[in-house]
Amino acid sequence: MTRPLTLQQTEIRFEKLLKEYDTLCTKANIAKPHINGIFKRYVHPIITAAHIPLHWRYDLNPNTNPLGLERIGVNAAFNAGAIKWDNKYVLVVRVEGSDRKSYFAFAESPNGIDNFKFWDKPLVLPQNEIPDVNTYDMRLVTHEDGFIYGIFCTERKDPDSPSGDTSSAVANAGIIRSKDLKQWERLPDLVSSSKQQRNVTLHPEFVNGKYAVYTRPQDGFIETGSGGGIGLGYISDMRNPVVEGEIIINPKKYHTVYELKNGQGPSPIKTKDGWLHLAHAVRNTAAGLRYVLYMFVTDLNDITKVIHQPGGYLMAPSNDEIIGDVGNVLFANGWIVDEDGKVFIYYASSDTRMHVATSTIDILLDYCKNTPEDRLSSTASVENILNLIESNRGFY
Ligand code: M1P
Repeated sequence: MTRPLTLQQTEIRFEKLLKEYDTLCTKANIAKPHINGIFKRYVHPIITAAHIPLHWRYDLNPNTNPLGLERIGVNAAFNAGAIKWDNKYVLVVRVEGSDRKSYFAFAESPNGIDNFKFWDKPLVLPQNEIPDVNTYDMRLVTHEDGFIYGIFCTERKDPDSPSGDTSSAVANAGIIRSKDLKQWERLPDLVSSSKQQRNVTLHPEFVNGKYAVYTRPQDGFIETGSGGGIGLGYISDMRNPVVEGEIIINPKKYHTVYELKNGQGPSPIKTKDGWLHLAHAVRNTAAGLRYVLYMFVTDLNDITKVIHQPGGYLMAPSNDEIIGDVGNVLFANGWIVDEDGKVFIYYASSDTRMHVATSTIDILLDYCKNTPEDRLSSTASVENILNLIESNRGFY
């Protein structure tokens, strides 16, 4: 029979846990050797379930928790939105409890690559008339109207599901806005002609006096069906967010990395050569869905027009990233660009943990403009290689 811990032993256990927690959260991150020159990965994940503060998980009072047990478990910390605020790199992390509920928690770092520290409490999300059941994947965007918008997925049980079906859900975009990241106003959920929406975010500028919104219409919770790709529509008033004129600007396509579905990542970044987009692409395999990250560029004067789209993926799950709650997944809904053009791509692996990769605007534009596009056949891919070999004559 195990003997209960003495109060002193419990205190010692908590001290040890707090020390280990501090060591984890202050560990320096190091860039991995540059392989393809396009981006750098880092040795350590930046946020994991273990980074969630101990006082959110443990009753730290030895009198009420003499055995020193965890009371509220955390399953994962992933899919974070991002913003540079007050000279800090701020993430709004999707934290998933062991009860499967996801909620949002802000964490900040002085350098964007390590030392992320959670704010005191998770975000208390203001509710609308129909409360959310599950909320996740917030995009943060500073709009030229002066507000910071947080657009996230709100999920509720499908009211039309037959009795006995305890799984079917409806996903839609929930919207909050703030001027200081602390006080948030909840706006009505997105109104669109699609049954479901996920991966919604705002374009940072007005387009012809309207808000432009990236969407991902879908027929079902998992399958996009006739939804077909990344959409773009317009909203006149965010207090009545009805999407008008929605069209697909970046469709899913047979035999590409985005054959099954795709979704806009964070809001695009304005550059001299166009709007830089980061998105996720999904295809099916015998081992299940595979999520990778890809990029494209849209025209500065016509944001419906894709002007560059490199073939294939920018980043795919690699080594430890492949394993997790939902394996073989990379997903990104946050990035930050510094004034000197350095880009911090915040991505999650396998619905489990957060990582950072760094690059620059110049490198990402060069990648988008000069990587051959996917010409949709093996023969065309070989032609791309032959062209490169030909132009390399005299250089190898
Ligand atoms: O499990 C992988 C991802 O699946 C969904 O993304 P999408 O509908 O774009 O394919 C989301 O639930 C996302 O959170 C999750 O990471």
